[in-house]
Amino acid sequence: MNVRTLQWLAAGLTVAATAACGGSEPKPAATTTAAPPATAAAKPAASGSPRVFFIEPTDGATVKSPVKLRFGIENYELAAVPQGDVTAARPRIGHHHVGVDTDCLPPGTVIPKANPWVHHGGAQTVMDMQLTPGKHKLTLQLGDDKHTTIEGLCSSITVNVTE
Ligand SMILES: [Cu+2]
Repeated sequence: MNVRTLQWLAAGLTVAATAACGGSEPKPAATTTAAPPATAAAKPAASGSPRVFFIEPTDGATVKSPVKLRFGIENYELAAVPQGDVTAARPRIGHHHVGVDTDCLPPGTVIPKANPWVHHGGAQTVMDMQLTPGKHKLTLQLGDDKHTTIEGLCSSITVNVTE
């Protein structure tokens, strides 16, 4: 686990900060814009601006299979898809999807329930993924209860998988 990454994410990411075992102090002022660290690497999340992102791995990381993935979400609600027939998507609620070696889908697209997409309809925020050695693009995309993509709620990273 990359504690340093978690620390710079912690400013706007209370949940992940809490999950980081040891070392991270709760910051009561997390919702206000505390002065970001001097490193400009972390784009300070505009408060109220929803986004999804990989907590693990970090962009450009060298990793081994199975690769542990952890998904982050901010300013949007994460929830499992309701049981039974879903006739309408609840507003401002979604679940994560991971796409391998694929780009973000345009807003309003129904995410296929097939390769290269994995749905996390139970509101899961972690998974172990088998990846072949080499470079892979990982895309994290939020979908609503109807698995439809939402404007701005997608991000991609690249990882290098070694044997
Ligand atoms: Cu889905």
